[in-house]
Order: sequence, then C-alpha cells, then structure tokens
Amino acid sequence: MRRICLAALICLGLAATVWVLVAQQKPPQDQYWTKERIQQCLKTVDKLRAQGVVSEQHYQKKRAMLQQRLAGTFKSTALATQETGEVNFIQNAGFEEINRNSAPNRSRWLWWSGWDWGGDYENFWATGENKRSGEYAAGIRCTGRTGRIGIFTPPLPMLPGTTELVFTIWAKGEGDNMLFLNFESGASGTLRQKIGPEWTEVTLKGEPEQGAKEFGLYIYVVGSGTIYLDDAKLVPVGANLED
Ligand SMILES: [Ca+2]
Repeated sequence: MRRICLAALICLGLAATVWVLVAQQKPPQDQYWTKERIQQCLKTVDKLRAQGVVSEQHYQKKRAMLQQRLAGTFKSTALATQETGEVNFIQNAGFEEINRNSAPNRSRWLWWSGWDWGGDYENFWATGENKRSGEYAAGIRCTGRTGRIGIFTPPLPMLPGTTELVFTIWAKGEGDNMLFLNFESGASGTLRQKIGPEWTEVTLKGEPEQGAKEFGLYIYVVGSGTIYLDDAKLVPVGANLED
C-alpha cells in the first residue's frame, strides 16, 4: 500500500513539474516578438517614417500592428507581406519641388543631390511637352564638351529581407545622349542607354551588397544632347518592415 502511495506521489510530482514547464513555455511567436523586439521595431518604423520611405498609411498600419503585439491582441494576417509595393524610396519622384536657389550644375530639385564631374552641362526645370507629370520634369543638357553630371539620392536604408532593388524612371531624349544609372555604396547594378524621343520607362535592378546598411542610386548623364526625366520609383523587393 505504502509503495503504491509513493509511486502515486512521484507520478503526481512529475505531472506537476511537466505542467509547470508547459505553462512557462510560451508559443514560438511570443518568444520571437519579445517586448524589447517590438519596441525596437516601433523605433525602426518611426525612423523609416522620418526618412520618408513609407507612406503615412503604411506607417499607421505597421504601428497599430506592433502596438497590438505589445498588448498581446495581435492576430496575424497574410496581408503583412504584400505591402512592400507601397514603399517608394524616392521622394520628389516627379521633380515637382524645385529649388530656385540652385546652380545649373548642381541639383535643382529638393531632396536630390547633384554634382558635376566635368564637361559642360546644365540641369533645368523642363516644362510643357518635356514634362511627363505635373508641372515639371528634370532636364539635363550638354552645352559643350561631354563629361559627366548627375543627380543622386541621399543614403537610403537597406531594409531587412531585401533581395533586389528595382529602380524605374521615365525618360525622353534628344541628340546623341547617354543615360548612365548606377547603384552605389551598398548595392550594385549599372545601366547605360541612349534615350529616344518618346517617353520610355527605364528599369535598373540592383543587387544588395552583403551586410550593407545603406545604399545610393545615381543618375548620370555622360553624352551630348538632352535627357528629360520624370516619375521615378525605387522599390525594395522582399523587404519586410516587420522584421
Ligand atoms: Ca513631373
């Protein structure tokens, strides 16, 4: 009888231990989304919003999702991974915000930077039939010797999960022009193309460099003639704003 009681007690003890262990073990999702991690993600989305790389709508959605995770009321949906299409890294993509206090051989548009690497070029605000959207397009013309001039993005964040960067821009050209697009400082990808007289969408794909935290996109003009540019977009394929 005593032996049976002892066995029962041991069984009860084991069962209690197992129960405590199971109760302490949280589901994998909760272990992944720790409070620290959620707070880190909230900081990241705030930073992305400050950098202007996510739309206000996207920002609010992500923030609400993270706050639900923090409160333990989050219910996963398949939507989350389909939203990267909303991200366009390029600001002033239609070249509508012009900088009136700018020199012709520097960027003439807000957000974009500009530099002249030699030759005779001028950047100008193209209007009328030489813009594709709104009031303006970016115009770059050679006025003498050829060399290289360009406008470029500020350093852009390499979002976690990015497998490819896709840059598209509409272009129209005159004369013996040459457009030269290049991913730099954290990504690689190059395109050189003569631009015809009709608006054409030009695409350049970039490959992220391993471990890169940032990258940049340069739009150079290296030939003679004139190139008009409008409606740029840069999408980080595969980027997951949740991670
Ligand atoms: Ca425009």
